[in-house]
Amino acid sequence: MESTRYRLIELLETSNHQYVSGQFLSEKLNISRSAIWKHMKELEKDGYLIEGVRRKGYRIAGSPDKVSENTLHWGLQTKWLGKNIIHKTTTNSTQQVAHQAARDNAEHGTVIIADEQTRGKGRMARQWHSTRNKGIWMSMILRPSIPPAAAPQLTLLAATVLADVITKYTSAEPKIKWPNDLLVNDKKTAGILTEMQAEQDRIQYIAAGIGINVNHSNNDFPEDISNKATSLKLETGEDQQIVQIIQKILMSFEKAYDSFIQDGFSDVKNKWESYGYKIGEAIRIRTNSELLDATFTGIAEDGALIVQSETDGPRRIYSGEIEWFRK
Ligand code: BT5
Repeated sequence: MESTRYRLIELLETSNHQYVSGQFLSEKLNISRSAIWKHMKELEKDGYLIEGVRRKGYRIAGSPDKVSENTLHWGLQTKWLGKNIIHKTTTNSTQQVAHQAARDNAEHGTVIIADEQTRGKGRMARQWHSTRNKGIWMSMILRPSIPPAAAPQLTLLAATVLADVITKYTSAEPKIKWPNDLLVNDKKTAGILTEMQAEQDRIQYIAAGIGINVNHSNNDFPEDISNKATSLKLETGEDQQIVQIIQKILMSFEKAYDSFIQDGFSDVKNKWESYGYKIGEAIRIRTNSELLDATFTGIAEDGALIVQSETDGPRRIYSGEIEWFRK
C-alpha cells in the first residue's frame, strides 16, 4: 500500500508537473483507476494539492509543508539517507524509537521524525522541549564502519551540516557552541544528541538526534528557557518550510557523511571551526571537576575542545560546558 503510494508520487514527480493520465498510472502500478483515485485522496490528506482533469489525468500542483513519509520522500534526492522514514505525530522521544528500530535491524540511514515529543531528551538526562509542529525533531540511524572512539566526530559533522543548511536557506547566521549547540544571535536554536551502541572495536549503530526550533514564537517556549532559546522564525522574521529544511538537511548530511567516511575528519574540523562560537576568545568551562578560565583555540581531531589556559598551557577538554558568558 505504502510503496504503491511512493511509486505514484515518483511517477507524478518525473512528469515534471505535467498531467499524467489515470490509464498510464493504472498500467504502471498495476492497480485499477478507482484505486488510483483513492490514493490521490490519501495524498490530499497529507496536504498535497492534486489537480485531476478529465481526459488529461492528474498532476501535483503543490506539495505541502506538512511532515509525513510521503511529503518527505517527494523530491528527496538521497542515495541511502531517509529511504526508510518513520513518521509519528507524537512520540515520547525519536531517540527511543530509533533505539528500538535499530535493535530490530532497521537499515543504515533510517530516519525517525515526530511532530511532537512528550519526553524529548537532551544530553545527560536533560529535557528537550519539542513543541508540536513548530520544529524538527528527528533521529537518524547510522551504522558506520569507524572505531567507536571516532563517533564524536560524527556529532560535530552533524552540527556543521545544520549550520550550513541554516546559512544557505535562511537569513540567520548560526554559530556552533562546543560541542553541538547551534546558536543564532547568542541563543540556542538547535541541539544534537548522539547515542551509540557499540562493542569494544565496532559500532553497532549510532542514533543521531537533531532538534531544531523552527517556527516557534516567544510563547511557544517554556519560561525556564525562554531567555536562552530561539527559533529560526524569531531570528529571521520569516515562516520557514519545515519539510524543505528537513530534506536539505538529509541531502547535505548524506554528502558530508560520505565524504567524511572516505576522506576523514579534516574538512569537518575546518568547517566546524569556521562556525565556532567564541573561537579565539576567553571562555569559562565547567567540567565535572572544575571551573576553568581559558582561551578557546580550536577543536582536535578527536572532537576535543582545545584551550590555552593562562596557568597551565594548552589543554584538551572532552566533556564539559562552555558557560554562557565569562564574567
Ligand atoms: C541538546 O542537549 O541540545 C540535545 C537536544 C537533542 C534533541 C533531539 S530532538 C530529536 C531527538 N530526540 C530526542 O529525544 N532528542 C533528540 P543539551 O545540550 O543537554 O541541552 C539541553 C538543554 O537545552 C536543556 O537543559 C534546556 O536548558 C535547553 N533546552 C531544552 N529544550 C530546548 C529547546 N527546544 N530549545 C533551546 N534550548 C532548549
